[in-house]
Amino acid sequence: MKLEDLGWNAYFAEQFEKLKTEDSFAARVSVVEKEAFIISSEHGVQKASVSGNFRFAALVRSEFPAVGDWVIVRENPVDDEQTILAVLPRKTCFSRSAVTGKDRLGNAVMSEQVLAANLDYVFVVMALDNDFNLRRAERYVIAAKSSGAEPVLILSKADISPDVPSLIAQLEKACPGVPIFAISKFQTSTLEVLKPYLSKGKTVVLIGSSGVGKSTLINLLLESDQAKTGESRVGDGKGRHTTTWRELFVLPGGAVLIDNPGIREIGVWTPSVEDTFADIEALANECRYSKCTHTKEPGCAVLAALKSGKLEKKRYQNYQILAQEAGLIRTQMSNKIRSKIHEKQRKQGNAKTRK
Ligand SMILES: Nc1nc2c(ncn2[C@@H]2O[C@H](COP(=O)(O)OP(=O)(O)OP(=O)(O)O)[C@@H](O)[C@H]2O)c(=O)[nH]1
Ligand SMILES: [Mg+2]
Ligand SMILES: [Zn+2]
Repeated sequence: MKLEDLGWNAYFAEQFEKLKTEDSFAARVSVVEKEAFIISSEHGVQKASVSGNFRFAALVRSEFPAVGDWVIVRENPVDDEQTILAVLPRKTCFSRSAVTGKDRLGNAVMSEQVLAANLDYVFVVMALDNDFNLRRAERYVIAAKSSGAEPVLILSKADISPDVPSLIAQLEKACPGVPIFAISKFQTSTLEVLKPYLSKGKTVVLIGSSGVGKSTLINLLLESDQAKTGESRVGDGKGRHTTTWRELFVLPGGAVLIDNPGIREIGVWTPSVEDTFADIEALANECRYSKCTHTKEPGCAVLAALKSGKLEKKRYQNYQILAQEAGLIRTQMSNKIRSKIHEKQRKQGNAKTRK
């Protein structure tokens, strides 16, 4: 497979020129399962793992290859497992915060989990059944925006909803400026609107709850049943986690799609709260105090809007949660990186003294 068919472009070629070694080649990570990787390149589809040096140098988990990453691989014609030497700098990166342990006081320690890298668009898929949830849409859109890629809201299962236009109108209000499309697997003409996002060289990740039809959409776009899909349980509209790992697919038209297992919640990682809550941010400019927390201060324009009904209470609450989460995560991240660096320095110091 040619690298261009996997989304390779001048940006990655330039990074590769800077970092490549002799006898190395570029590949794109198509599957990640714990520490085992599957890569695609001009040499075909191969298994791979990271080199010992890579493992030693990595300060945090998020530096490890993720689906969609471009990596430098050591040429190894004999072994059937290839060695990843480096990850090329990511153009964009979709992350969430995940609980990865506890600190000495028993508080949860969050760290960044990279769901997919080098994306152009994030398709946020919400089904028009019990899955429809404005607060979750706000959260997903914020996470998508902070990835550097553009979010697109996709309302699936339009066939089972009696009132699509009113749901779209609600969503437009919650996530201003984000394109919204309603689709149905029973009416493939509804997928035409997605074509502008799926041109050659573009990479798209699909996220959303389990059972919303992410893999179904991928198969329809692939025009073949490559991704496994599952039956929804009758009644509760919930899926069963049919997709269990992230995987990259190449469309006949040249775009690259990344399927994801369903996620119940997404902790936002360094989110861009301001964009999605531009209405609240605009109000905040009118607050008496510049460091207003919009919780109890006199002269707070946000609280005034809440009282007058201009601002919806649930939207305000979600804003508070997301803004707080953002602040919390930032401090935990810096603490965690700091302690990792200390640990590395200590180990390196020990290694030197042993020699
Ligand atoms: N009515 C209706 N059902 C759909 C539509 N799209 C998908 N489904 C059904 O929803 C169920 C789940 O679809 P999947 O594609 O496996 O969902 P998923 O989002 O990939 O789920 P996970 O892999 O668990 O995250 C299947 O039974 C699909 O047939 C649609 O447009 N309308
Ligand atoms: Mg799936
Ligand atoms: Zn205020």
